[in-house]
This record gives sequence, C-alpha cells and structure tokens, in this order.
Amino acid sequence: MNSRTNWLLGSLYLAAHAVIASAQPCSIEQVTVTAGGPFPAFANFAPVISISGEKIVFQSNRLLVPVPSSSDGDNDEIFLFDRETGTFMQVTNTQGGDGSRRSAFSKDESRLVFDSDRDLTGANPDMNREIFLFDIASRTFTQITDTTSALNTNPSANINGDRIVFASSADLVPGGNTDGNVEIFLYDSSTGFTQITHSTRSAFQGAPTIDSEGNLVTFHSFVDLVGMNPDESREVFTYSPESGLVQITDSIKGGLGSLTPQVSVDGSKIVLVSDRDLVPGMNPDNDVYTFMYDVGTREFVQLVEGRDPLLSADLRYMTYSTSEFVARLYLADLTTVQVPTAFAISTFPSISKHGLLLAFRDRGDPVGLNPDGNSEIYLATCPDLLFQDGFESGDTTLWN
Ligand SMILES: [Ca+2]
Ligand SMILES: [Ca+2]
Ligand SMILES: [Ca+2]
Ligand SMILES: [Ca+2]
Repeated sequence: MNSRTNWLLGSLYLAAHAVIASAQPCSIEQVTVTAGGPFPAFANFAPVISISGEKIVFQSNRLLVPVPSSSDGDNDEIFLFDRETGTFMQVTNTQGGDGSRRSAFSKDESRLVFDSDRDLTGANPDMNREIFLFDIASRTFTQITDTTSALNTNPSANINGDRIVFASSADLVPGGNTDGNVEIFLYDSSTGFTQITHSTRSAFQGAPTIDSEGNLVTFHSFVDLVGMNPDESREVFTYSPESGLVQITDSIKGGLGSLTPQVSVDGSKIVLVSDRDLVPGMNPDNDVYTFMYDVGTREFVQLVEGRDPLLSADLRYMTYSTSEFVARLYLADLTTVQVPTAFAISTFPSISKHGLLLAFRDRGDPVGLNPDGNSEIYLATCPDLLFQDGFESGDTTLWN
C-alpha cells in the first residue's frame, strides 16, 4: 500500500468520524403517552418493531384504546401500533392475572405470537400461561399449546407463524418431559411439537429465537445437551431438523457465560452476549461483549462491549445497549469502521430491516412527554450513516 493510498484511507476514516461527530442524532418520537401505572417500570414494555418498520407490538397495562367495558388498565395486554396511521390496535382485552406478554411478529408481519395466562379462545379455562398466535388481518387467535398448570413462554416465529419455538415446562411430546422442567420446543403446524432439549435438572434454558425459514433455532442452556458441556456453564446452542443440536460456544464455567442469542432473519448469523473468551486471547479480562457467529463457517467475531445485540434483517446494523451507569442504546454499522452512535437511554432495543428504525422502552423523558417517568414506548429514526456526505466505505472490517 503506497503512501497516497494510506493518506486517502486515513482521510476517509477521519471523514467518517467527522461525519459521525456532526451527524444528526436519531430523531426520537414517543409512541405511548401514559401516566403512572401499578408497576410504572413495566407500564409499557417489550416493544418489537416489525422488519418493515411499519408496526410496533408491545405489552401495556395502560388504557391506550378506549374500550371501557372490559379494560381494567391493570393486567398486561398486547397492543399493535401502526406507524403510518399513528393508531393503536388492542389485540387482547382481558381482566385479571398477569395478562399477555412477550409478543413478537412472524417475519412477514401477518401474525403475532405471545404468551398469556388468559383464556383467549375458550380453551384455557385453567388460565396457565400458554402460547398464542394472532392473525392480524382476521383478528383471530389460535391457542398453540393446551396444557394444565405448566409454563409456556418466550415464543419466536418463522415467516408466517407456522413454526414457533418457545420454552415450556409441559410434557408436550408425551413422555418427553415428565419431570416438568423448562425445555425448548418447536411447534410446526403440520407435524406438531418437537422437544429440542432433554434435561432432568431444573436449570434455566431460554431465550429461543428462530429464523424466517423456520430451520434454525438458537437458545442458551446450562445443560450438557451434546456431551460438550460437563461443567454446566451457560452455553449457546443451535438446533435444525437437519443438523440436530450443535453447541456453538464452549467455555470454562464462570461469570455470565454466553447468553441471549438472536438468529438473523436469514439464518446466516447469530449475535449473542458473552463474558467468555470466545475468540481466544481477545477477551482475557472477561468483559461483557457482543459477538457475532457465522453459521456457515462456525467462527466468532468479537464486536463491542455491550448487551442485548440484535441484527437488522439486512445484516448491516446491530443495535445493542451498555450499562456502565445508565443503559445506553447504540446503533452500530457492521460494514464500516465507524464508531457506534448512542441514541437513547434504555435496554433491549428492537430494529427494522434496514436498521434505521428502532423501537425501545425508556423510563426517562427524552422528548419532554414523560415527566412521570413510567416506562413508555419510543421510536427512533436514525440517519443512514454510510451515505452521508458522499462517504461510502468498502471496508468490511469489524471491530476487534
Ligand atoms: Ca408517562
Ligand atoms: Ca385488561
Ligand atoms: Ca391451559
Ligand atoms: Ca425434562
């Protein structure tokens, strides 16, 4: 590389950083505007933005839609926000219990999956927590699990909701989970339930996600599922009907371990959090880093210090949070060497296909509409960093 090339690259790099420094911050809009609540930290919670960015689903115990006949404003209900019309649809409308929680879109945005301890179809009179599917166009519910006094939770759906992965303490494949601890299950509308994990201890296995094709599942577990985890550290696994279970992290027990894996929509990448040294020698101090795993090459890249990583569907951006003093949300461009942009104070952001629309919850008052400091839902619209001021980098370097 000659000196002119070096100078040019240096200029581009500096230009990129200058652009970031002067870039417009993401503009933030408060989606819910509510008061207080019995549990203000969870008043409006767990927002997920659809891949197109057109809709946001979340749970709320506030009165967002005037349905006074049966809304107690107390338990959690599922709400759908339409960004174009600026209106809310109240998906569930129930009384009592904890309500409906942890909603997610099918990747085509036609359906929602969530868990609920209410009797939404008449098939859950015992009101334990079951998995439900909601068709947005027809406004109809399908109860996916039908169990007695078991926990069914944390659903994630493929393209149209005909494959759903979730965690459950039920014996859904008769005889497979008679000890009733939490296992990972895959539901297929044509073949029924597959029990992915088989364990006997009451260790937590959770956070399953599934790709759009419905072929790749990832989750974390403390269990020695494939004979590679005798120290029972928290590791990340994948499952596919073709390859079965694969343990993708293999670390010495300690700290947090490896957790909260998120498979990309196309199933090619997994981002996760770990304080282990997954790229040998790169994390000797056991700091909490985000990592990206390539499903094809089975290699990890260590990204940035942070938590809650989530990839945009086009694999261009990753959003994540940090929590030194306050949790900050960041949007990072994975295709360039640009420094991440901090845009809000929160955790667990959700990201659209192109990475420029993000949904998150915040107990602060970023736009002056939340003086009571309960948890509200926000939408951030972020500038496309790559194309600002003509800067266009072919550098595919990731941070390390
Ligand atoms: Ca408020
Ligand atoms: Ca209610
Ligand atoms: Ca039931
Ligand atoms: Ca079991």
